[in-house]
Amino acid sequence: KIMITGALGQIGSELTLKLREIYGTDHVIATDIRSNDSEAATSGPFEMVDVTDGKTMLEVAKKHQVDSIIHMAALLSATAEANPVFAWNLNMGGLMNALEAARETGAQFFTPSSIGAFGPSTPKDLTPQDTICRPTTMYGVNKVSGELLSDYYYHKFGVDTRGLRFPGLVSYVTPPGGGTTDYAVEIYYEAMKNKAYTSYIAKGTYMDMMYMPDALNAIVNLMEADPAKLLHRNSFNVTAMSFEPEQIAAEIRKHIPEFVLMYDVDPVRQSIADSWPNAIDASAAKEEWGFKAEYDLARMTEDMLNKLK
Ligand code: VAH
Repeated sequence: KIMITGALGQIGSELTLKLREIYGTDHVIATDIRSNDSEAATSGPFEMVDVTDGKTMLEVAKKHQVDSIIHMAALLSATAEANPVFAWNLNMGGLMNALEAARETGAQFFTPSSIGAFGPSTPKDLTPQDTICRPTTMYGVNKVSGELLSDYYYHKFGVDTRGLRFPGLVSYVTPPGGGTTDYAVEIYYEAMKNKAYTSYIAKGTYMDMMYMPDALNAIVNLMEADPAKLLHRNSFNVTAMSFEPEQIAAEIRKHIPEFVLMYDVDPVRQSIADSWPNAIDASAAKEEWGFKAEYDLARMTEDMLNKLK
C-alpha cells in the first residue's frame, strides 16, 4: 500500500489518481493537511495528516500497513522565499518525519527535489547530474538538504529512498501555488480567458519544464526500477524541454493567433529563476532507469489548450 503526503497539491492530486489506476484504489492512501471535494480526496482512502506531526504520520502509515511512502507536502520556491523559517520547519521537519516513518515501517520512499537545488555557481547549460549545488534560495537549501538526508537514510538505515530533481511542471488539474515556474501554467489559463498574459518572468529567461503526465510516469518508473541499476538515488535530473516566455507564447499563437504576451517582471521570482540552470542534463536518469519524456512544447501546448477549453 502507498501513502502520499501532500496528496491534494499540484503533483499529489494527479499522482494519487494515477497510482489508484495502476495499483488499485484501496492501495493508495491520500493524505493532506486539509480535505476538499477533489477526486483525490474523495475517490479512495483519505487521512488528514499534518507532516509536521510525525506521531500521526507514523500512526497512519502503520494503520494502513504501507510499504511505500511518497512525500509530496512542501512549500514551493516563491512561498519559501517569503517565509524562510516556516519553509525550513515545514519542508525539513516534514521530510524528517516522513523518512522516520519509512525507516520504522520499512517502506520504500520517494520525495521530489528540483532544479531549485542548483545555484548561481552551477554550470547553467547541460547541468550535470553530479555538480555544484549551492543554491541561494531557502527552497534550494531545503532541496539540497533533502537530497543529502534521503541519501543518508539509504546508506545509514537501508531505507530505499529515491528522488527526482523536477523542472517546472505544467498541469491543468490542480494549479500550482507559490512556484517560480508557474508563469508557464498561468499563461495557458490566461490565453484561454483573455488571449493575453503578463509574465512576471523576463523575456529570455530559460528554465527546464515538463508536462505533468511525463512527471507522473517518471515517479512510477523510478520507483519500479531495478535498485541494482541505480548509481544515484537522491536525486535524478529529469527534464523534457527548456524554453523562455517568448517561445511558449509563439507556440500558443499557433492556436490563438491574436495572443499577446506582456511583461511585468517580479524581481523576487526573477532572481530565483536567474539562479537556476537554463537546461539540465538528464542522461543519468535515461541510462540508469530508462527515463523518457513524451511531451515537447508543441504537444504540451496543444493538450493544455484542449483541456482548458
Ligand atoms: C517552483 N514549480 O517553481 C516549483 C519547482 C523547478 C520549479 O521547484 O518552485
